[in-house]
Amino acid sequence: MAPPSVPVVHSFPDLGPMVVRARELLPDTEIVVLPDEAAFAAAIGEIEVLFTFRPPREHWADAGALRMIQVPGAGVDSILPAPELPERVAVCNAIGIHLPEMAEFVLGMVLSLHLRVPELVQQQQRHEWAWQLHSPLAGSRAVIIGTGHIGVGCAEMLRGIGVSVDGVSRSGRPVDGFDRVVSTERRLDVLEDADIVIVLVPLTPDTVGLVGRDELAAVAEGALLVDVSRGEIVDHDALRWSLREGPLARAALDVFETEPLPAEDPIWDEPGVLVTPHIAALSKEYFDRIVDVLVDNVHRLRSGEALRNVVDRELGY
Ligand code: OXD
Repeated sequence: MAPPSVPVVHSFPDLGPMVVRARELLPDTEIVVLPDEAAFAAAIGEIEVLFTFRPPREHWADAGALRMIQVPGAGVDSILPAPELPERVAVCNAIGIHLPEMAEFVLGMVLSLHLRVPELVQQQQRHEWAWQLHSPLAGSRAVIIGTGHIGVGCAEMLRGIGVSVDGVSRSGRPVDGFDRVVSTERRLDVLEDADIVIVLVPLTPDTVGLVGRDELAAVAEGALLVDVSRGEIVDHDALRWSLREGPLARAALDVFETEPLPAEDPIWDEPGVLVTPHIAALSKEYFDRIVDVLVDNVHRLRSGEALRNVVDRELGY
């Protein structure tokens, strides 16, 4: 049998420094940048390996040579579901490389909300000297929705400051580092009176709106919420209701249904909300690790080995 050929890698769009590093680490592989959608559509028939985060979805039926899509991140919701994408195409994500950045970010957001850092900054801008009391976080209880690799890292950080941590996952199976894990259907059991809610679950048709009015009514008075997963998982109408009339005190949102967050979105100005531009994992080291996953998978493809981080297309992660 002929050995698998050296695949050409197409990047869509130009992933900048990641493409530069991929070229350094794969000197014998051609790496072609497709700068825009027209170039993507023109090339789709010959693409073997696609390195992309948000490709146009309407061309999959023409992707006759495609063998692998490597996404530079954890979520593959920009690709799946894709019934027209040929079955042979492996969709690979970059799960397993988000620590420590994401756990540090989550801890930073929890502490910023708890200590009211945004209000302190506003106070400073007004040259106002006023005390704000805060009770210790130690002894409070967090719920992490999503108990995968990143959830485990966040649980460890939170336990490090004396917060106990429960989890919610699809199966509800016990996971080391969590006091208790319940299934998604039983999420209210742990969300009841939770002081901190961290949203980390992948976006799939089953997780849209998973954190809605019931969930945001159940949490403890003064609770904090951090979403670093996808905007669609938290119902923003319910979030605004809970912040204004319900028990939620403050929220840090790093992800939104539409990104960049449109200037007219009311969430920008919602009191108690800290908006950040989808940066929870971002670091130079994280970008380097993404390229390492791509390079490893190109080598595997070439030698006929099983690929790394192939997502289950049915489950969507
Ligand atoms: C993502 C990531 O999928 O940053 O958003 O990994």
